[in-house]
Amino acid sequence: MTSVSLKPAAQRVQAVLEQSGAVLEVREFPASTRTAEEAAAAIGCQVEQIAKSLIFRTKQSDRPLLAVVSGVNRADENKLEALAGEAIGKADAEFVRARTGFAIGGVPPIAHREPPITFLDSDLEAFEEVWAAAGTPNSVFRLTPRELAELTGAAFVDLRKS
Ligand code: 5CA
Repeated sequence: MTSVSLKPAAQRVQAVLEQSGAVLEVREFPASTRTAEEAAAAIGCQVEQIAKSLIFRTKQSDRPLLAVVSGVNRADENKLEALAGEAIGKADAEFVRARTGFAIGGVPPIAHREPPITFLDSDLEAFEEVWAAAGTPNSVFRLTPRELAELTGAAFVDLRKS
């Protein structure tokens, strides 16, 4: 059931989770979950288990590209360009908000205003459960890597910067 106590952005994520049929629950923490490190500390999990949602901007098609990356990793833009088949650039805060509907620090991997081109970091597959942002800088939800793939419709690939 949708919790009325969640902030509107977190409610949007919870609503999409419910529509998908997944039994996954957005959790709000009193402490910040704005960064992967803060989220891991608040949750009590490994930073590696935090699924960061990083937004890039495709240069030709001007679309949002979402890389869901393990908390300790960086996305390799060259690998993402090869996967996307076009050049990409960094997204600024305004682009992120306009295209995803969420502010940096709370961008979830789902429920975006505009469906992004999405790739998942294969390092996340090593974990039984991972945690992703749920729309605000103090909300997250726990899911399995398989659920992450199902909800995003995306594949696990090698996208880590080494
Ligand atoms: N809630 C946490 C854990 S899930 C979270 O959202 N972490 S995050 O890493 O996915 O989001 C922060 C990311 O936003 C940073 O890694 C960085 O890629 C991006 N970011 C931070 N500041 C800016 C900025 N000024 N412009 C564009 N992107 C930024």
